Amino acid sequence: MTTIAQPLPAADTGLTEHIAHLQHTLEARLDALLPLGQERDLLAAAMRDSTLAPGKRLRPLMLMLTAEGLGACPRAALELGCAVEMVHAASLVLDDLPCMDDAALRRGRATLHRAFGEDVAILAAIALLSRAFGLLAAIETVAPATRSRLVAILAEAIGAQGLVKGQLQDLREGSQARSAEQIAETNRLKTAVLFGAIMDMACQLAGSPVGVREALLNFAGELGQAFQLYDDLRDLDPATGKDPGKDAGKSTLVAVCGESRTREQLLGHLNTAEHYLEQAFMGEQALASLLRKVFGRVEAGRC
Ligand code: GRG
Repeated sequence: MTTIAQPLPAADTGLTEHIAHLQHTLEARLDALLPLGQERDLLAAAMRDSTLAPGKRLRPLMLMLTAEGLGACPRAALELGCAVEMVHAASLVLDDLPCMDDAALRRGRATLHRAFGEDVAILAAIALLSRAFGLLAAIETVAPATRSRLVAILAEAIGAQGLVKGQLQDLREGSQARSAEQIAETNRLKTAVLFGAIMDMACQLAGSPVGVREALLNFAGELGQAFQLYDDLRDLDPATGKDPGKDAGKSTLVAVCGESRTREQLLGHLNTAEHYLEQAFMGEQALASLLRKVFGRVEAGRC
């Protein structure tokens, strides 16, 4: 029986506090890494606005908690987490553009192009990507060969075999009839691949054994599928801070198979993800608590 899909037990307050502390550290570091800019520096303001807006910080927290569980350097993990959150923020800015999802709301605020204009939004996304790679390349506490590997992992996850390809598939095929397998492949590219890169980066940093890395990559694949289905199931939920009903007319799994089968599949992916997580870490650890915070309502059918 899955536990990630159940709420965090009250006894886990220590872990909750630990996660809140990591999130605070991460947000302070992001704040310090982003350009301050002068009053009229639209680019700096847009980079800060999109990245520091209130998000779940799931990806960097996953990275930091996994690195911690594997015994990797926490300072380096913090820098990697910041780079990943900048990439994620850039992907959301691009995803919201009129030529893509044409969204008005993100994280409970006006989307970046609505607030700053399309030109600034596109350039801010490029500047965030550039800042993220610059950051990775400059982590002095990490050996140069490992640093190069980290840069390559993140670049591969974004590019033509990752987010970019998934996004194009979603844009061009999402309005046509798709099989459950085609939907899963697009979801793998646009969502799961970045989770995989996060796990891989934590393993590279820690110098983890092959078996642990394999288990964590499998975990990421399952979690990515679960996360995208969760996102799709919440299309009408105003608590997401996004425009409700954006998936109308789109061939998501919810549209193809219905809510109940999608929720079943989501629980199946979470169950398998948890199995791989236990295989990697052999026991209860903080990452599972973080995931319960995100998915804790699924089993009760409240998503
Ligand atoms: C060049 C980085 C880059 C991307 C280009 C636009 C694009 C290709 C990809 C978009 C991929 C995308 C938006 C996938 C959806 C993933 C998803 C479910 C995002 C929502 O993540 P949350 O819920 O958001 O973690 P918060 O706001 O909490 O951080």
